[in-house]
Parts: sequence; C-alpha cells; structure tokens
Amino acid sequence: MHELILHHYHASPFSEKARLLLGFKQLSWRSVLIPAAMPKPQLTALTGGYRKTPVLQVGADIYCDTALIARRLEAEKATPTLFPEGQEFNVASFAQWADSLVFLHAVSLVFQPQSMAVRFARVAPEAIKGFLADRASLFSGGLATRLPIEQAKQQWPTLMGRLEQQLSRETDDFLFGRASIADFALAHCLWFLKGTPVTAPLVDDYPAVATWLDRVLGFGHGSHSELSGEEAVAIARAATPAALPDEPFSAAEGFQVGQQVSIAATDYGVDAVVGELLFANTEQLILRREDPQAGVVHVHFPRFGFSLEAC
Ligand SMILES: N[C@@H](CCC(=O)N[C@@H](CS)C(=O)NCC(=O)O)C(=O)O
Repeated sequence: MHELILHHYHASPFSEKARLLLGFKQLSWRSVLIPAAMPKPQLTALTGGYRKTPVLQVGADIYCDTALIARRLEAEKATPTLFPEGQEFNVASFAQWADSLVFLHAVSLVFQPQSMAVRFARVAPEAIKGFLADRASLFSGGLATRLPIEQAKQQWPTLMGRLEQQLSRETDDFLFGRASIADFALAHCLWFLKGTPVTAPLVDDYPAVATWLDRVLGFGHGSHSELSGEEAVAIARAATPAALPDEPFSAAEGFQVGQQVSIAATDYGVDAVVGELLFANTEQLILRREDPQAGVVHVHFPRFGFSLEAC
C-alpha cells in the first residue's frame, strides 16, 4: 500500500480543504510543501503540466483537483463519508458552487490592497510583484474571470446573510445534517478570509457562520509528516500505477483507449497535460504519461470542469 502524499502550501485555501478532508477521515499522510507560484519543477514532473494546488499522489498515481481528491479519499476510507447516502447530488453540487463562486468572491476580497498589505507585510516588493504577475497569468486563457472588488463587496452580505439564516435555524451541526463535502468546500473559502484582521470580520460578523466554521476547522488535518519533493518524485519512479477501474471506458464519445490527448482545466490554470488516454467515466479521466524524472505515471482528472482534446 502506498502512502498518501499531499503536495500543497500552507496559505492555499484549496490545500486547507484537502488537509481538512484528510483530518475528517483521520488519515495519515506525507506533506510535500510546494512553491506558491511557478515554477514548480517536482510537481510538474508528476503532473506533466497541471499547476494548481493541491495535488494528491499515491505511488505513481497523481490526482488533480480537490473534487477528485475527495473521491479518492472516499475510496481510501469510506467512513465517515463525504457523500452521505441520498444526498450525493446535493452535497457535490453545493461543493462545486462554493469552490467556484464563493471562492472567487473570497479571492477578490483577499486581494484588495488593504488586505494584501497585511498579508505581504514581510515580503520583499520584488517577490510581491512576481506573485501578482503569476496570479494574473493563472487567469489568462480560462473561462473564469476575477470578480471586481466592488462587485464582491456588494454581493458578500447576500451570500453571508443567507448562510447565517440557514445555519441559525439548523438543528444539526452541519449544512446538510451530517458533515459532508459541502461543509469543507465552503469552509476553505471562509478560512482564507480569516487570514488577516482586514477580512476576518467578513466572517466573524455572522455568529452562526463563525460557530459552524470553528466546528468544521475542528476536524483538523490528520497526522502527517514532511517529505521532500525529490523523495516524492523518487516514490513515483519506483512505483507502478494502480490497476485501472474495472469499468467500461465511457463518457468520452469520439475518443478511444490509447489515443494521445491533452487534458486541461477550463476555468483558470488551464495548462494542458498531454498523454495517452487510459480511462474515462462520468467522474474521472486517467491519462498515462512517461516522465524523465517520475517514470510512468497515471494522472487523474475530474471529468467536470476539464477539457479533453485529441492531439
Ligand atoms: N478546482 C481546483 C482549484 C485549486 C486552486 O485554485 N488552487 C489555487 C491555490 S488555493 C491555485 O492553484 N493557485 C495557483 C497556484 O497554487 O499555483 C481544486 O479544487 O483543487
């Protein structure tokens, strides 16, 4: 059995989502800290170009995007479930909404000058310039656009007002009764805002929301220990990818097993990964690629929110 390896960095909200999923399932994992901006040489050796954070590695299998990481962790340990029976569509759809719409509001609010001044107080001006240029290029070529700060400020009270009302009427502790992927997808966006005193009141002014957030963050991160990026690449090289799912190849009309394809996120961070298409169903695509450093790896992507093109 291979260890779970999370490639992440501390300040990343989607990394916090993945860390909380690991904590919720009480899994132990290895932590590889990656740079917050390009270049990310070891990560690129594993993914073949996908650059977003976080990425989960299990031996020579590489899982991109927290929507798929959640499903991989569910396969690793079914209980407690992230997708409660009878609520599967509701929680996955809510999570997708929070990960895109609420996250883009949070990004806009966090990137406003007063908040950035606090976050980057101890960072050299050149490094700040480089980081901001990286984030501008992250959003080029994708379908998502960054939300203007005025729009985010005006809409935030509507989002939070509705959430506060829902949570203050709730007799259960979590959004859909039991804790689910929905709670974690919303919580990481609010965790991001809690990062400085400038944006924390955007959460703390709503008492039922703040109490719920504490409860979700209380799941913690599970037990973990450090690993270097070089060691992670060596683990991939020494491993053989897991057997493919025992299911028919489906949900990729016009494509065939073994075909050379390129796969990319459609929203932002649209850097494509090229390889041989091995598997497709309604939830994931699996691509085989051979890397000079990492050897043969299988890179897994969610089906939703990713484009599949013939090369
Ligand atoms: N849909 C992706 C979104 C991931 C994402 O946007 N991550 C941010 C960090 S929180 C990112 O990749 N930023 C650019 C980077 O880290 O290079 C997921 O669920 O994993």
